[in-house]
Amino acid sequence: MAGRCQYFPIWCLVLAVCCVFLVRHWTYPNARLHCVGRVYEGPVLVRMVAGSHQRTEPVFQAKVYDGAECDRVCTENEVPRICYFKWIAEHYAAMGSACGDCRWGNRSHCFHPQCVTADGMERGVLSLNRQVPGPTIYVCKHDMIVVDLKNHMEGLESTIHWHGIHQSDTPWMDGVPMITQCPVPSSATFRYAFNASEAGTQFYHSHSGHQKANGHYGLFVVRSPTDINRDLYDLDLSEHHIIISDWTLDLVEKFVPGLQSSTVQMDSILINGRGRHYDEEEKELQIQAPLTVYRVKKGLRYRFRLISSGSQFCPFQLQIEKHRMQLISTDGGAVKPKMIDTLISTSGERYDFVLSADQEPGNYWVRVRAIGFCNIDRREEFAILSYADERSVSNEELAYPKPRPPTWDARFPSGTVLNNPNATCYVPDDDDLCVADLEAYESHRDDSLIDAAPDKQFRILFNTFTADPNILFSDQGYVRYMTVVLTLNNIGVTNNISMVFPDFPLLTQPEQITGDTPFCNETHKPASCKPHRACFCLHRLKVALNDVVEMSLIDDAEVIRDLYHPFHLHGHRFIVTGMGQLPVLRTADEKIDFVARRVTRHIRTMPPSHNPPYKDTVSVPSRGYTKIRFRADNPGFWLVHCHFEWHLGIGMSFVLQVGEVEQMKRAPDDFPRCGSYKPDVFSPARPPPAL
Ligand SMILES: *[C@@H]1O[C@H](CO)[C@@H](O)[C@H](O)[C@H]1NC(C)=O
Ligand SMILES: *[C@@H]1O[C@H](CO)[C@@H](O)[C@H](O)[C@H]1NC(C)=O
Ligand SMILES: *[C@@H]1O[C@H](CO)[C@@H](O)[C@H](O)[C@H]1NC(C)=O
Ligand SMILES: *[C@@H]1O[C@H](CO)[C@@H](O)[C@H](O)[C@H]1NC(C)=O
Ligand SMILES: *[C@@H]1O[C@H](CO)[C@@H](O)[C@H](O)[C@H]1NC(C)=O
Ligand SMILES: [Cu+2]
Repeated sequence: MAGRCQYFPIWCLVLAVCCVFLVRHWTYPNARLHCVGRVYEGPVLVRMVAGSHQRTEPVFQAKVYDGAECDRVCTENEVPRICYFKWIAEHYAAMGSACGDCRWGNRSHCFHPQCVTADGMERGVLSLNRQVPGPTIYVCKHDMIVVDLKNHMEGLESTIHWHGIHQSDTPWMDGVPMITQCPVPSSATFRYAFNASEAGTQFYHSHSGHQKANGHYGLFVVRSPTDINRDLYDLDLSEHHIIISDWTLDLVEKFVPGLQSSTVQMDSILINGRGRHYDEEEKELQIQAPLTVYRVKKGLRYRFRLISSGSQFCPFQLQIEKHRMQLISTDGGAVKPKMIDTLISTSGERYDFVLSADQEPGNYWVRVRAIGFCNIDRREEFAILSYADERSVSNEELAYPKPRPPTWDARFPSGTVLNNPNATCYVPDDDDLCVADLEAYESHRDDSLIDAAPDKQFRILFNTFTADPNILFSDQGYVRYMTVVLTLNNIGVTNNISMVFPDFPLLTQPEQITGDTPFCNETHKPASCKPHRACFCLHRLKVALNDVVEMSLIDDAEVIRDLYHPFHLHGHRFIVTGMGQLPVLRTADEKIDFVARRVTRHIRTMPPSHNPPYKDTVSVPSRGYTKIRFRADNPGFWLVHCHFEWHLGIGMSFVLQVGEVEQMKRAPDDFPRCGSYKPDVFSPARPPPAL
């Protein structure tokens, strides 16, 4: 009798465990990740992804899939998926050991899945899952994206910004260090989890340091089942993407603050991480690295997705030999289709076009060159568009084209050009199209935004100016600057304020904001700032929730230098209502006056019914202006900045505060925290502990 009873507690325990297991299983029958293991199961995952206190609907009806399985044809009314990705950020090498004998000419080694060939030159890089660009994400609209970012980079912090996603449910997932989150320290894992609520060709990249320029960027596509231009193409294949980036022979940190003996410059262009370095001095082309190959079949129409992922100062120009491009979308927003022959884009922009494979079957050059400021460098890169069948010619063979590409001077006809930097906008029937000339293609024209009197109007004059070395290299000189060449040192400003980031993230630790004290703006500068001098502080512009905001971005440079600054607004999309060059005006006030008064929307020839295009990144003509408008309907702290790596780095950014802190969604209670540590060691010592 006694013997049987002593097992009673054990049976109870077994029963209790079974009950817990069954209840949990019934509650979350599907939230289970077969291939990744226990730690990501239902409740844990759901708690992580459903962090918002405001969320009412449960997310756990969605099934968890391995990220790659989310690349599919999207249909209406399907249950959204949870798409799980695991990324490891590492210091890695291009043409490193993983590439085996690639550098000695064994081509099959160049295609090893962990071999990063880049432009064929060995160098240190930052990789995600040992790839540059990082892994691509393809999901359907309203899927939940979950990315576990594991930081394996010794001594480096990390964040990923999801460029194009507004994060309205989860603003703490925007990936801007010290604005929306603490950067992820080395050794830690941060789980990005957010709803893919904005369809289109999006883009992810690191927002920490200059990691984007060293390899932390990639393609991120949110397909929509209801694309208004769907009839124009037969296929939307994942392989038909064009990620253009510039590349250097070494890690880019040498440019910040920089060297006297060398100026910032690109050494190569990469298309989907592939290119071939051309050595100007030796007149030698690096031929070991493969190029990117696109396959098409005669008679079909393909959707191509382009990301302009540059870090340096130059726009990219794309042409495809003997093929026109039918532009259908930019920055995720559909536009009325336009035929173009030359597509020019600046960093952060995305463009989608349809390519009809209607030429003689053969191989054609896809041609990308860096223009503007970079024209003198004569850098261009090629990919191959091939009509050949996979069974007759291998990718490996096509990736090493036998004919030499055309020389820089053997130009393709430019035809209709999108974004010609020197174009005059709003001139119908000329060969130039500006972004502002495009028309949004949505069933609804948002008259209440387009034609409304704005609630807030801002003029943002941006510039770089040369620092006075007597101040820069003194005790007052600890500010962010960059050496352009020799003793020419530049600092970036918007409205004469060079951005200083706070020492805690504004969005997730708002209790540390004491009223307006940490902030400054053009009219409220700290006492230490002298008039007519650049000021270094936390530049913030505040608007009320749901304000209609108009911003005039004005390039305040004294001379036209072929620099076209791309501005990116986080958390929103905007319409472009004006764009052009300024006449020669002397003072900032004259420029503001010109843009405010003379540039009204229908100034030239646009019909009043013109539906301006939606963008989230837009280029400002050299010494010109771009006017944008948006409804500030996403409460939070959102960065607005020049998308050139170095300009963001030297202070050309500011924070847009939308709504009061109380109106913003709160991050989960266990969200990582960070900040300065300055305990009071100066007050009278406490009595020593009794012995
Ligand atoms: C390349 O390497 C493989 C082994 O990895 C070897 O079988 C092949 O013969 C090599 N090819 C050349 C051209 O050396
Ligand atoms: C994403 O948001 C949409 C709209 O709020 C919602 O219908 C959908 O279920 C969400 N997706 C997931 C996976 O929760
Ligand atoms: C644009 O105009 C400037 C100044 O007139 C000139 O220096 C530059 O070469 C032009 N750029 C292009 C791409 O035509
Ligand atoms: C902005 O700063 C520059 C350089 O410090 C100065 O020359 C200029 O007068 C300032 N402008 C204003 C409006 O304060
Ligand atoms: C400028 O700063 C002051 C003080 O912080 C603030 O009251 C004002 O709203 C700010 N202006 C804008 C446009 O954000
Ligand atoms: Cu800039």
